[in-house]
Amino acid sequence: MPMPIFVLNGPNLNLLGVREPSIYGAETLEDVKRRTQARAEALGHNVDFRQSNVEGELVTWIQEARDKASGIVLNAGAYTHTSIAILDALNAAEKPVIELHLSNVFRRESFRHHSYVAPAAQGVICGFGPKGYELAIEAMADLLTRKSAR
Ligand code: CA2
Repeated sequence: MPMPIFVLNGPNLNLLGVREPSIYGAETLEDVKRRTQARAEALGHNVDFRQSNVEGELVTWIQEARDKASGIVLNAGAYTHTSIAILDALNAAEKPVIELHLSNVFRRESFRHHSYVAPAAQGVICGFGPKGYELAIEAMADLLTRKSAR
């Protein structure tokens, strides 16, 4: 059985579709999960899709990815801009990482312009709303194909 791509979501993303639709859109996290899984299955991958409001739980899941995931797609939410613990965990995981955001963080407040995730990521996708999750799966599938050809 091939290992799943972990798609990890950070704090407040459980509120998607419930609050602030003008920034984050009308789809719920459950809707986003469905479209992510559908894209992954079409490309021959499985996803393990999770959300937590707790920094340490995200760190634990990233540690788990070292043995149980083929790659990590991470929307760390606001922890993107604050968490050295998540950066350390990503570096220790030694897996391909894609940083993901629904909104274009560079059009927003300057405190969102810095990312602790980016130095550990192969690439960053932001500003495409829920479609970004599908784009991240496509990019991860390409990275994993290239890796297995090496
Ligand atoms: O654009 C993104 O995906 C973010 O990671 C979302 C985070 C934000 O702190 C990052 O700078 C960019 C916030 C997630 C909050 O999600 C909500 C969804 C609906 C209503 C309220 C918050």
